[in-house]
Amino acid sequence: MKGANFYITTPIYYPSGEPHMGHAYSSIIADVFARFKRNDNCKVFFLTGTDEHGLKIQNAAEKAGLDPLIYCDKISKVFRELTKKLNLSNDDFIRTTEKRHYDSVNNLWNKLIKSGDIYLSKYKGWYSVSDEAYYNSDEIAEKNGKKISTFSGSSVEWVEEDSFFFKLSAWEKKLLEFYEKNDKFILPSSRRNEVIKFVKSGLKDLSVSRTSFTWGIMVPNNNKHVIYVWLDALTNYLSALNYPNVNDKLYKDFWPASLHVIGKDILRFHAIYWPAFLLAADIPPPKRVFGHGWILSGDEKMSKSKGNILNPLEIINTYGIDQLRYYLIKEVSHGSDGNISLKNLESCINSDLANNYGNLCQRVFSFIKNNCESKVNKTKNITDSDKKLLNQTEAFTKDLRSEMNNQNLNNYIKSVINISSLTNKYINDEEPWKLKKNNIKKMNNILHIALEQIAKISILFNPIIPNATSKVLDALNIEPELRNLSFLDGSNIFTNEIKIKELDILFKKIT
Ligand code: ME8
Repeated sequence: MKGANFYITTPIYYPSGEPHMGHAYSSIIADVFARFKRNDNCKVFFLTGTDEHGLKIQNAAEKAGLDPLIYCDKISKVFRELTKKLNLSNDDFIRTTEKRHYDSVNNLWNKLIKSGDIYLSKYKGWYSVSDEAYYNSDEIAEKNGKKISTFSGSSVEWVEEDSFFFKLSAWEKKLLEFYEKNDKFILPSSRRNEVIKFVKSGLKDLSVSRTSFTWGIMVPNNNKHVIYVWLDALTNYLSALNYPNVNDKLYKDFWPASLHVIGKDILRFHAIYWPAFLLAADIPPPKRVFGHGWILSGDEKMSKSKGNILNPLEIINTYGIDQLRYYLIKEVSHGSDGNISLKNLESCINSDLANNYGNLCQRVFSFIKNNCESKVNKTKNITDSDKKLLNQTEAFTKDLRSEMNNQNLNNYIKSVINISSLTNKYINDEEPWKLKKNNIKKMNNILHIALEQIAKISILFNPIIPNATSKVLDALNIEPELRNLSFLDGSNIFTNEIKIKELDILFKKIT
């Protein structure tokens, strides 16, 4: 059965430094949702890219002694390479310095002017260049003689300049109605409550242009004002679908976006400003914004400015990409922050990947190769212990679609590893090696069930650890187009004899 179209995005990254684990985390979880939906027969469009304008990037380019565009060309390439290293299945990589994006931003701006939602005035207030965000006076504190935002901890500066404003205050009531009507627009619900509380406390009009620097998209027909980088950046989600051409197939198939995956620090932009801009421009808002937690290192957000970075590329080189993907998803629970360490990474690789799933595949494959000439027949004698395993598996799989649809990756991964543990236990209890001499039929039956379990687990784990599971599914001779989740509706993967190919070690134990 064909599923609905699914448009999923990661945040587009600031090319202001080396990619870090937070970037990797945002990208990997979005990739898991994209892969899961593809395996569930949906047509998927998965977007990532780089957010290249604004003062933060202009400053970084100046520091590097480069023209901003040359600087962005260089660093954007590093992020593009990261998508390969992380094994992302993105369908597009957008840069906000591309023409298609300028057309889209200009069009949105003009629509907001036409609807009367933008007016010219003067901004006086606090601005954080590192967050590219405006803050109210009650969000400012003093630390070591410097003004900082209490929301992010970043330093802020006082800004006074001519500015265009978006009438955000006029959208307060309509936003609250929108959240009410779409109760899963923001997940997890703790973040939804946070946003509703903020909106209820009163929204001020938002400054949407700057005049004190030049690196950005100029306001149409104006040579003084640069469009605020967040209005520019958020529009990337439309530009990639060829907006403003609303008759374009991509736009028709995929807008409104199904899911924006973001970190909790950029929730306000996605859950308040973005739907307000879109509603004002008469464009349907996205269906969901999922705000994940932070990757912490010793209880602090991992970031370049804090100097506590675990470099994703070094980890991939040492341990492997499937290992990093699995660990991040297992360790960081639904929407919360997660403290990561090399020690925990190693113990997770050993316990779940090497000793559990990897061992399950290896022991079954090598037994069949050594004792059954690499094939097992299908038999119909289902014993009570077979039934028990199948029922337990069903109990674990029945909610998996809804766990994924609610972005609850943590519950998902726990259920699938439990199925793997149960299957290992089944083999320990059934001891097929003891049946070699006098009950080949029963031995065959056990192995058939074990392979069916391995196939299911591999398809379920495929979005998280695509490399290892593809090797197993190849070795099971399952055609790529059959590696889908239809078995969740009760069918079997194998209906006949199964022939297997050789399977190399999937995960080396870390000693
Ligand atoms: O925010 N743990 O870009 P960015 C988890 N350009 N996630 C983290 C993190 C951490 N320690 N540090 C950063 C931007 N992130 C904008 C987005 S979208 C229209 C524009 C996450 O490069 C962060 O929460 O600063 C965000 O989701 C993403 O990395 C990109 O951060």
